[in-house]
Amino acid sequence: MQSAYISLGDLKANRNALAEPVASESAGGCSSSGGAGKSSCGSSGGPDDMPSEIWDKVKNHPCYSEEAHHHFARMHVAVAPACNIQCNYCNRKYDCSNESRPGVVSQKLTPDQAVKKVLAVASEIPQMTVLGIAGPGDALANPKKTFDTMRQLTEKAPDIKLCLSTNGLALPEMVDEICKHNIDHVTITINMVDPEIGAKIYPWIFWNHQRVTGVEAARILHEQQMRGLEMLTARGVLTKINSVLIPGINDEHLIEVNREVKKRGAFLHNIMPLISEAEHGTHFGLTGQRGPSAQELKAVQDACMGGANLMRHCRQCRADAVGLLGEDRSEEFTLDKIEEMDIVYDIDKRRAYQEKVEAERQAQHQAKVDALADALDASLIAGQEDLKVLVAVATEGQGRVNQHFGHATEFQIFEVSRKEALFVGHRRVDLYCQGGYGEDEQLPSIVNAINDCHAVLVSKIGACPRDELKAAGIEPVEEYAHEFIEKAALTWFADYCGRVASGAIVHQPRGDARIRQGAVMAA
Ligand code: CLF
Ligand code: SF4
Repeated sequence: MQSAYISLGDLKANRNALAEPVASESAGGCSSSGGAGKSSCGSSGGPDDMPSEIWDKVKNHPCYSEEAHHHFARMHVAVAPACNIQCNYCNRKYDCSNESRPGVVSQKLTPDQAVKKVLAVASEIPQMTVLGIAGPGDALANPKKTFDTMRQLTEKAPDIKLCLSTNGLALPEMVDEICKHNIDHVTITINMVDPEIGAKIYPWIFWNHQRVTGVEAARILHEQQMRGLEMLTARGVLTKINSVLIPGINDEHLIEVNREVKKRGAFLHNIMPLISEAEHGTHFGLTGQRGPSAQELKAVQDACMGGANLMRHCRQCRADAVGLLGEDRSEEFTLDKIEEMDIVYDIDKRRAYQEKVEAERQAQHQAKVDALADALDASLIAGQEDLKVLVAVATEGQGRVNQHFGHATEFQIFEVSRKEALFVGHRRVDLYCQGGYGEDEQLPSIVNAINDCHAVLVSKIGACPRDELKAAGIEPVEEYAHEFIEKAALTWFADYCGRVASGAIVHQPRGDARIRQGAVMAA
């Protein structure tokens, strides 16, 4: 087993340095207009944490608001096949790894096919509020296809938010066009702010009709990314920065990246784990570069708190993803199926449905606020004011504990303390229940995936996995079936503190967990 590259001591030292908010140099964006230095202003923020015009842009965007991602869906259309750079974690046979898991291939579409698909999905999934272009190459290396799709959608589906993702090389020259098409959300993948580090990630870029390599290539890319980010901030476009955490190459450096993007007005910073397997055929996969463990990823994310606001609920979607983050309904909307569908784009019906979804989101928020008071009391009584534990949750959406253990293909991970139940990530797992019976061979890998958690909250669980989880020191909990997640996690935490206080149990720290490397979710 390889040792961890990250020194937690170093990260803690850097975290202190970040505690002083960096003065914003650019106008616009959340960080510079009321949110600077607030760690709550961002993916876990609410209407009190940010100006109302920013809240309007994020409240139903599942990537920009953690709360929203339990209720609202997004979709991608794969209209952008070309790319203008090479990343060492990408194999061009597959989708862009800056926003997708490696090894996934999407069905490529023309702009006309893409628009038809968006209207079909919008008529079937009224809570789909955002259309993103995230590959399968780079959205801005395919400007005609990207903007033709966006232009048509502005006319035909005016209530859908437009979003795109780019490596940033072509960004400065495209900012006018982005604003012209009312694209309010742009993701830039920024893995470094030091070209020497960049040269270890990017072997070449295609620039001014020729291939540029080495540190010079990384320098050009870095300058374009910074300029593009500053220009978008100045124009009031919300930006999210994706960074791929590559142990031993840019892990501690991402703290510097976080600081630099915050200075330039980035709204969110999404630090994603490198997914690296030889079978993906990438340079990193073939040379044995590993991805981070769950604790290594969390350590870097935690060290960045106090800097640019963090997104931790990213699912590294496919370039043709459809549905809530974490679910994939793309198979329901293949071209041949769309041909047979009766597409009725009814904006009033969509709006009415979304109002109901918004009411549910608000109810979840209120339940969380109420449960916090109980958790606070219990932790004080137990003398555990500083206690923080992780819990895993099985959910099908709507922000509730509403999934059977055996049906989960991912667990959402919450860090619970007397102050909050904070979403800190998710773990993909192989399905335990296969056609009505439990697959015991899967259990060790599921336990590995949530091994850092003290409890797993589910709507139901069978006797066999229940016993195995207990033996591994993870408490299976069914008591909060169909409750809102944060309320359930905080109520369980209050109970846990009570049991520690009474001596019924002794609090024990947990170990590390493994981030699943497979490219595709279980069936
Ligand atoms: Fe798509 Fe990206 Fe827009 Fe979201 S995804 S273009 S910002 S609508 Fe979201 Fe998917 Fe993570 Fe991207 S979960 S990979 S962050
Ligand atoms: Fe691959 Fe995306 Fe990098 Fe292009 S930008 S090389 S498509 S990961």
